[in-house]
Amino acid sequence: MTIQTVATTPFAGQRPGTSGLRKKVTEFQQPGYLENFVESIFLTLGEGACRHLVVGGDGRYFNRDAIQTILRMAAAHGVERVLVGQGGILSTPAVSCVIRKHGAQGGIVLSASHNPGGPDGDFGIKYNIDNGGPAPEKITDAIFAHTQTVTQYRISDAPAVDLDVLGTTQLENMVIEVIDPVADYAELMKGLFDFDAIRGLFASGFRMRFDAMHAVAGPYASTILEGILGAPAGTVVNGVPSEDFGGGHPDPNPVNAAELIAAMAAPDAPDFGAASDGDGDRNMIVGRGIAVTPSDSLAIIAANATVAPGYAGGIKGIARSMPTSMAADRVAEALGIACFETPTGWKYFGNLMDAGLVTLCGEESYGTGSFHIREKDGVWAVLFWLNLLAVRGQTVEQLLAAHWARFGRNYYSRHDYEAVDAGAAGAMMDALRARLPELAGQTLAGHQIALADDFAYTDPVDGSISTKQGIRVIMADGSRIVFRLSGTGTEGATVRVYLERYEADPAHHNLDTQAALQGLIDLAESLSDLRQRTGRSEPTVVT
Ligand code: VG1
Ligand code: CO
Repeated sequence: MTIQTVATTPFAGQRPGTSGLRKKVTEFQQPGYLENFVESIFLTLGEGACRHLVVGGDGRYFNRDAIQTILRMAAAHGVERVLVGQGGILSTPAVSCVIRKHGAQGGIVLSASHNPGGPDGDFGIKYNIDNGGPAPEKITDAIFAHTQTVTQYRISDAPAVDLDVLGTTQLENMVIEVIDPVADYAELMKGLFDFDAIRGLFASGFRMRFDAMHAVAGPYASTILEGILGAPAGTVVNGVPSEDFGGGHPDPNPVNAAELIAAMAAPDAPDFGAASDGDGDRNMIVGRGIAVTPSDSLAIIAANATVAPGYAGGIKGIARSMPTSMAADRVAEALGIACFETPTGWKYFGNLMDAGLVTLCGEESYGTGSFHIREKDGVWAVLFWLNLLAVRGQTVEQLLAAHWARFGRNYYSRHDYEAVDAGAAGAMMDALRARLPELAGQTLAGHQIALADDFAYTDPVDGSISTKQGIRVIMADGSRIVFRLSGTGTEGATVRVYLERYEADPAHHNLDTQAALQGLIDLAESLSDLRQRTGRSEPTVVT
């Protein structure tokens, strides 16, 4: 076994997006493509800086191949010890947990999250730092810079490592420990939630359906819900991770998890439904006949945090991404704590949690989490809801109605226009940007615009500035329209339009969401000419 130095030339377009580098599998399969990116990670970290690494992924097609390459490269870059999930499996929250628990210097996560997998699907890679969270922009920028100049990479020519057998092996001078992907994570959950109360809930006949969407949360949910908490066998469905997610689109929203929504609307519906995404960091919470919006879920978790032992002392603050509804802001105000508004992507929450400024974080894109790790966490959110249901003895529907009655309801929807022409999408954003200065103060179609800007964020901890994070148009009554281009897509551009309207009056809390937002939907179109510019008559996905 020797360490080889292989000459290479840069690939264009290896800039990490909202959550790492995501491309078609076929792009990753080009000789040197993955190697260049991994070399750029090691170049960014500096020689010998990373001695202890965690590696794992969501089990999608190319996961095992990529891990073998990464291990052989890690051995060539002075890494001394690597923890790898058995079978190459680690959910994104589990990577974060394992980095923190074992004091690793970082981790490499292989996932394209909610994007479809398989030979024609997507793949992704991202680097997480020693706090367990996604690398901040200054690191991802440096990685990208290296990808543009990389001339060689180093790799061992050792044979493939057996990832299926638990235990320790050696590759060159590097020790590889193949670990149980679930054990550390399950241990962490046990310390946060009232497992006895949840066990009691299941013992009382409470029925649940957890749809793992053939993705990585399956083993976590099966072990914790059915194994530890005594939920009946069959509670977890689609629970075995498959390389192409059973041909599906593992995004836990009412459109892609339609099977769960249907089961929860059936006459014999279980009491509680939940789903998670490709890499297990997203979640959807569903009651009988109603899905909880992620923004409401964050607000409800915040308002009830003290039911869970891990949060019994109260929460310090909340952070939400800018497009996420302002439901959590109202809870923060009632609790007398701060609510931070960050750009989209979990990497912006890390500093706030490290500094002890926030306990809970959330995004409208079915992402919720807390300071227990530095990633969003699907199974965590589901366990919080189970803990809440067990303690309160109310249904999801009752909890939602009670929350709205107390705080008001933020009607919320996101309209995605996927795979549109990137030029047309960019031109639309530019045209909107050009109109921003004249919008504030105008009344358009009955909506009085109070503020219109391109969101910029100054990190309160390290002072770093992120600009052009989404165009927001805020009305005098607090209603909002946000326009953003996705940073996780792999085909053309995806335009996201986020719509929000606040309704205080409980008599108006049961409207159809799209109907409640119709005025804003029309205004968004007239402001942007989105449909005409992209040639689309309607959104691809409405959530
Ligand atoms: C999307 C979501 C964002 C989320 C990101 C990663 O990004 O909108 O809220 O943090 O995906 O989630 P974008 O740039 O496409 O809007 V995941 O579950 O892919 O790690
Ligand atoms: Co994800």
